[in-house]
Amino acid sequence: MTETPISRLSINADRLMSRLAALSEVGDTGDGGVCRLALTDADRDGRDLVVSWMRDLGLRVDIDGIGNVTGTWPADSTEDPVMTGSHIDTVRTGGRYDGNYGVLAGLEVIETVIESGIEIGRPLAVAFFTDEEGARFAPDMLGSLVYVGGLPLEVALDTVAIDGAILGDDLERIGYRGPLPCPARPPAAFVEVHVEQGPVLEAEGFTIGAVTGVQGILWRELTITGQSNHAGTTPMSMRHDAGFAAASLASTVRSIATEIGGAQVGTVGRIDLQPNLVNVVAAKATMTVDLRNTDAELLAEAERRLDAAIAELAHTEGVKITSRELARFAPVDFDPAVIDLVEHVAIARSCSVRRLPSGAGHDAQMLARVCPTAMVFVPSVGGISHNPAEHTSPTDLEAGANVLLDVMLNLATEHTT
Ligand code: HGY
Ligand code: MN
Ligand code: MN
Repeated sequence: MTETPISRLSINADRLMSRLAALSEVGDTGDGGVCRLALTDADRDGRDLVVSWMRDLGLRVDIDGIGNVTGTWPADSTEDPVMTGSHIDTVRTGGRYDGNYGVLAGLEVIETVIESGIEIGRPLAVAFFTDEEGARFAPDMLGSLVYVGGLPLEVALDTVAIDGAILGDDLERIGYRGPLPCPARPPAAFVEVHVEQGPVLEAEGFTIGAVTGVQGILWRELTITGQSNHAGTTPMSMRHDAGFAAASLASTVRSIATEIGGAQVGTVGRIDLQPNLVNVVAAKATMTVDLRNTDAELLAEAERRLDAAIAELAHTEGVKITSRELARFAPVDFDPAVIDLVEHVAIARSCSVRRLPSGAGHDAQMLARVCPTAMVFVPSVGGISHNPAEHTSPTDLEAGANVLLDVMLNLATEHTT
């Protein structure tokens, strides 16, 4: 690739930080974090705030049938834009940067370009996608999956939340069931900036991550049906204890991850017991298993070991175990030319940069199905995320947004002068 031109522009870091602070007040959990589970009132309020900023900037605001929102500039443009974006829904113990940073850095990039008056070859767009987290309505990246045609809209609208709500009803209720058809016309290119949510960049002293791809993800919901019985009178040999079975499988998930090793991770994030009482052998357990690996073959091996453990435990404990798939995404490789561009821009801006895969799922992994796509990471302090303590320094947030600015300008223009 020839010398990568960089603009003489820089984003307005104070404006970015003040928008991040303002958005963090929506769904503020009082401990530094935010809770804006998808399609709740807090999500609606966050959406309304970001849409108001898009409109104030004169962007064309488009909303599609699954509630994905895109702000495009110039508003009257018809060409395929260079797009950025991420999500503003959060997990229940969300931090203020996961997703939010990518959306607001994108908005900041567009505002900087508008202020500068420079000529660009393609329109620019910033989007936030519905239900990226998948924590309330599985799978994760649901909105961007529909956006790229990976899940039919009608099927997505029928998704049932962990609290029993129907996705289409909630979308209607918060006023974000938009008119634009799904799947969307693909953008010319897509670049997402995101906090790493892991320990690598900070531990190795890098400011920028040129993300090479996203690891494979498998989510299962297991329902274990045993027999409730008296905790005091029931001999151990007579028990069909759903609580024991759930705990045993949670331990097995940990063993699978440590025995396969390398990039393999395994998580049991949710266990609900019924009747969930101190003196009753649990009749029923509902639990989730999250398995991930950058290597598709090893992820398949982890799944095989889980299934073998489920069969064995159903037999030995005398319980019935059914399994429902919540998410299955193969590992994704990003576009080599865009990854190169991220790296070149970072170097041109004197930022230390290294390549790495993403451990977390992202909307970019869905956009990669339809256009040249890559991601920019900035360090997470202590590698912490999905936790109110999630933090990235303002200096690193600014550096990531400036890298995003130049990557987008390079993609939108032959040369940026
Ligand atoms: O699950 C994930 O990796 C993302 O946070 N949705
Ligand atoms: Mn995220
Ligand atoms: Mn997340």
